[in-house]
Amino acid sequence: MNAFAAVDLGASSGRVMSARVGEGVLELTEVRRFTNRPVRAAGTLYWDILGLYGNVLDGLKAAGPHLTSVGIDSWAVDYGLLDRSGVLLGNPVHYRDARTDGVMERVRAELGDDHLYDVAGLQFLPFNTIYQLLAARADVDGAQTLLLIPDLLAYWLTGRIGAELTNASTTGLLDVRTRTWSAALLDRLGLPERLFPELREPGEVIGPLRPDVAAETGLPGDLPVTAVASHDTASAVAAVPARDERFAYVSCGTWSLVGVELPGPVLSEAGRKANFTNEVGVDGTIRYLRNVMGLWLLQESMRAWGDPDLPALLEAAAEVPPFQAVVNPDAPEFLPPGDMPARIADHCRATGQRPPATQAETVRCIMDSLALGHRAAVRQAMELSGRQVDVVHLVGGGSRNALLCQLTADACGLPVVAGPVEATTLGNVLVQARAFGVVKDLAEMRELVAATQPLRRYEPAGDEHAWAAAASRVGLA
Ligand code: LFR
Repeated sequence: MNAFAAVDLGASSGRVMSARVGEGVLELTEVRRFTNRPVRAAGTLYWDILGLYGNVLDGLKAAGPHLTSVGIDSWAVDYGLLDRSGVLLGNPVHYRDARTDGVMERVRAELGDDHLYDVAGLQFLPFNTIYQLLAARADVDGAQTLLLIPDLLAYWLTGRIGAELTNASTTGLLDVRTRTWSAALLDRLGLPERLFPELREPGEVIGPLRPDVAAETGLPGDLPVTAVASHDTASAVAAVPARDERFAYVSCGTWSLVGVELPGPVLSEAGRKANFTNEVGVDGTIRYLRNVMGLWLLQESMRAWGDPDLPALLEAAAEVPPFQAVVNPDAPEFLPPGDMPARIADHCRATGQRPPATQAETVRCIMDSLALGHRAAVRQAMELSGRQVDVVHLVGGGSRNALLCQLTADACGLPVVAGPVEATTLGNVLVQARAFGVVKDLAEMRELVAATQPLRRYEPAGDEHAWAAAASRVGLA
């Protein structure tokens, strides 16, 4: 039986898992879990990249020594810059940092939405790599190489430089038709081509461990690091236990990524105006989706409240009557870190609603609002792509949240199949397993997930009129 190690870094926690994969077998063991705590220093919000890497090394040491390969995925868009000798220049900045304020608006006005979208097919999010780079142009001038977070960790493990394709597609600088860096766009923006390394496909072996890494971790020096779908959402969607193509997905964690899987990009004006994105997945698939603010709204509220007992709070929220107050979860004021309950209350007041009065009411407001966000994105994904959908697969940490799963089924008027919780890690592992001949293709990967992982089905039981009315209250109809 083959054993694979998966490093999966999310916005609030990271983990190293080991997995046994074989005929009818897909078993994950958590080797190490650690918090990912952003740090603000001199006004800038950073990722603690060396702390994360230290945890990755400790996790790999604990996962070894009998591994076939190692794969790394993380959140998208963020990067480190290297100098000519390969040394990291400065600490990677968090995508929620304010340095990009106003940059996207400027670039859109200068280059035009239609041009940007026609090349990259990417939704307009203020933190896309393209806008971060323009906000940090001075750093760029002194840099030789840009590595997205998983590529940076892979570089530290192996010494090999490259850019994995699925994550590269979130930068805003990849041509989504040719799947190469857009020389035209780089030229227009005055960004040097030298920064952007050669692209690698998920499933390509990156290289063996550096000798010093092997020595430090006690792992064999010939252990390969394999490129997976290194954008966490690409990995999660690869592990959706769908039986055919008639599905939508909600990859639900800090973000809810909501859409359908297509054989190629949709670059229509209607899709651009609805801010739908075309992100690259495994085997040339496209994730046609929109970012919904996701459980960030809950996570930031919990932080503001000093982390009370979540299961008890969700139980209380389930007892609160629906739609007392709802917000548009994607309102830009919810994006940065800070007092979330206060911002939700302000949003309610500004839209003529009584703000939630208790923690349970705030949580209910968040759950109803997220379900409304899921509903709008599922419906638009179907309309804009023409894809018929029979079921919504809700994967990731949010699949544990029974209230959110039921509300999503009710809001969408479709059954929700919830799970697996660890979809991202499973997708990471399965792309490695395929690279080493253990599974055949995407369909077989998904069959193995469906056959081995606990899933729970929620039937829709909502009142469509009530959902439609709530949706129009927040402009999500
Ligand atoms: C999810 C995710 C989203 C991306 C956001 C920022 O973890 O990767 O797909 O839009 O984080 O990178």
